[in-house]
Amino acid sequence: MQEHHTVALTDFIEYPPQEMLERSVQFYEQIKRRHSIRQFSDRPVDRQIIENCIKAAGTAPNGANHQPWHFVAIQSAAVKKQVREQAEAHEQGFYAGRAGDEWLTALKPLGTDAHKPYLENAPWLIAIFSQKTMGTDSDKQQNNYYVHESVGIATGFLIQALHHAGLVTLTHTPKPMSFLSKICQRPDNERPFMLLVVGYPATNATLPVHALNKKPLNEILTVM
Ligand code: IYR
Repeated sequence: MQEHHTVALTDFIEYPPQEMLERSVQFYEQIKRRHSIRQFSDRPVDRQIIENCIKAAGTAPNGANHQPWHFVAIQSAAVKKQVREQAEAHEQGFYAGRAGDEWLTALKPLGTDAHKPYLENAPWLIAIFSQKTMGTDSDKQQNNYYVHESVGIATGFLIQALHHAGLVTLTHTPKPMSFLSKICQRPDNERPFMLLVVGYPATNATLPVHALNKKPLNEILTVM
């Protein structure tokens, strides 16, 4: 067992209250410009930007600091084609009825369907995997904790980092997603968590009006 050692906190920055207030507004103004985009340009994006954003995701809080995540950044046209073909095959079943009427009705205002050209024409797909255990070797089979919470927070960091860098994303969760483990050749202790589509928006990109409807603060906040 590891000992509990400490170091001084030296990178905390305290802002004067007025500046804090301004920063909180500025962050909100920036993050509310994040939208899920479904029309992507094929313009390339430098790998270094993707790597920096994944470094940011890797700083997320997580269970026991086991960092139970792995990111596969895909720019290969051949791999993206495979992902598209298999995702679309699953989505066809989903939209043809597997989803059920209630779910399909809920998706109507978003205008989604089984056609996913962006899985091929966006410059990057990032497949995010969660790790149930530290690894597959006998000495790495210790459990991970709060895996979904941890990977969900890291994914949130990643989406924010990409938005901050000036890119757009789509969170895509084809069901089932196990085909991603095969395509990305991930080990048995990992499960696909989400697929992020990353790039520039197409010049004629649109947003569903429905997606702009955000719940007001008094609906999402209770102060006690
Ligand atoms: N995965 C499908 C369906 C879908 C489900 C939800 I919940 C959405 O918010 C959007 C789409 C698809 O990507 O089309």
